[in-house]
Amino acid sequence: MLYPIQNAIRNKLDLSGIWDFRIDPEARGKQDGWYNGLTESRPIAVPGSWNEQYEDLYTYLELAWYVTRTYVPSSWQGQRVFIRVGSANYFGTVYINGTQVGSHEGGHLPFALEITQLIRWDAENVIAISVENELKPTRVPSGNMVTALGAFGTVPRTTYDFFPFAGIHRPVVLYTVPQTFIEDVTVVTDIESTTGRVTITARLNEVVDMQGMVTLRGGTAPMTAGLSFKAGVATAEMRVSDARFWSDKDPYLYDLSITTDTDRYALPIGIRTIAVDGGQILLNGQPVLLNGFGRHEDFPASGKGLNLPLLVKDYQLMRWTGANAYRTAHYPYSEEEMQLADREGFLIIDEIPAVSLQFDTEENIAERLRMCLQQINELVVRDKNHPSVVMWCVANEPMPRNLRMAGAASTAQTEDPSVPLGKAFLETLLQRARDRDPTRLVTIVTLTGSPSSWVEQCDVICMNRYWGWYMLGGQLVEARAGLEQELDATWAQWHRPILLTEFGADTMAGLHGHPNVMWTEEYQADFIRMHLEVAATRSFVAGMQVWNFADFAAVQSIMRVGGLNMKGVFTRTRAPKMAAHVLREFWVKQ
Ligand code: GCB
Repeated sequence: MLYPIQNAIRNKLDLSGIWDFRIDPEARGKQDGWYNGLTESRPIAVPGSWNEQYEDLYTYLELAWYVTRTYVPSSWQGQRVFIRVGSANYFGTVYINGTQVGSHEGGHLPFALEITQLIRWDAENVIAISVENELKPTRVPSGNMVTALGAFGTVPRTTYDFFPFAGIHRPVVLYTVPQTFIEDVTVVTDIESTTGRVTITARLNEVVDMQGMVTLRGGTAPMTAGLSFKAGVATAEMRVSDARFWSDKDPYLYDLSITTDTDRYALPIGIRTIAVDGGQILLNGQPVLLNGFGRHEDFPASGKGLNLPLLVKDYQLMRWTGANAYRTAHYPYSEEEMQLADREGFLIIDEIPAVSLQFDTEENIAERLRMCLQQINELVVRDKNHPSVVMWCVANEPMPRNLRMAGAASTAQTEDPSVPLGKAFLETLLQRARDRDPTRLVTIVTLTGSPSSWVEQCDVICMNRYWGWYMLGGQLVEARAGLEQELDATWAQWHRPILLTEFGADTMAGLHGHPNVMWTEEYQADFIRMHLEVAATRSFVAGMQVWNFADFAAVQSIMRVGGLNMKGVFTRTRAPKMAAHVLREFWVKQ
């Protein structure tokens, strides 16, 4: 699943633009041949969620059709042509010139399908993609659960609070590769004193022997090494003396290019290591704090659609706060986002969409396990060469059955059958991530009251805690004591680095108060200051990630004013609240 590139051999045609669109609530599009073109349609932006482009589509999550038409350059003949969809949330099916080519389940990871034989040369090609995002208990993330949620019931019925935006969220591209092509590249780096060791493994699409070469540029002089493919696989090792190591402070990238008799591929790489030691996370052997945010892909009108100016702006704003890290809560973000993180020097916790996993029926659990494992596999393949990605997170706030959100004193009952079920499930995911990538850290993110045994196999203890909001709201003195006590007890139990991956207070921008009551900007500022002070005196706290970077669209409920989660330190349109300045006080000077 290499990111498609344009070079002297490979080609790429981005189909982003305005497509034809039609919803299909009765699911008759397939039998009526909508893939040949829509007789009735309205315009829609690709990429983009449909929900905020049309008012009547706000809560529509069922089937819908996208159609566009394109010529394919004649110069591409003789090459293999693929269509690649960056993200179709949640289930996408692709048709080319009337033929169904394939489908993909899982809303945040790319898929590619070969369409060489279906191309019409010197004529228009009709490309149709049907997408649906129905909320089902068997899906990851899950929705429409049978559990009675009472006052916490939401519209739509998710198990999480971010809005379940639907549609084609990332570019759809056509790209070519030669008949025998470089199908996968894995780059692993290590450090020995001032030398960087770069191990490159390349795999061809065919089980053949062939000669190739790898070139690394960016050091004092370009370095090359031979790649001798045996049965389609070749490995080379390069030693870069006096290497410039990639870090959040100096995100230096080398250019790696691979050449075979038939193909070429290039990617930027960073030489770095990541490890833990006691209460610290080590980047290139040096302690580093992962300070920043939990975020969302979210903006008015574009929803979860790739929005390039927004990416650039968000990195600028994160830098302005002094942040150097974030978590891709609660699903993989766009590849463009990852590329920017490499370049800008952000340390990323890369998360699959396993939000609020529950351990209910055997059938649901089995289906979710299948999807979680699929998404770990796909995510690691997609993101394994990004130096910015330092940790895989395989679940956010998995929930035991007997969880009570009453306060920290509530711990899940050990006799709850979902506790051992959940432990086995989560450990299977952690193990899969480790097997697929032994070079990075692995974790799950927990919520208050979840069984402590679930984190046993994690490299880093990641905790979402709402001391001063959901617990002891409006009581920052008591909340501070609760937070201190819990952090110290957690350290005493695990002796591993602790990240507070979420802490936050809903705040209405422009609402002020003296005293600093909940929902005012003053309360959020004091709440965040309190948390950062507590962390500053504890060397085992390896980072603080505020929930959230910006206000974001939420499902409607009595918990969310105006359909927004307002825990952002920036508004949804990126105006800073007072709290953003507090972050600068703590983080910029470090
Ligand atoms: C959490 C969830 C996050 C929510 C947040 C909140 O623990 O992980 O998705 O948005 O709480 O604001 O309630």
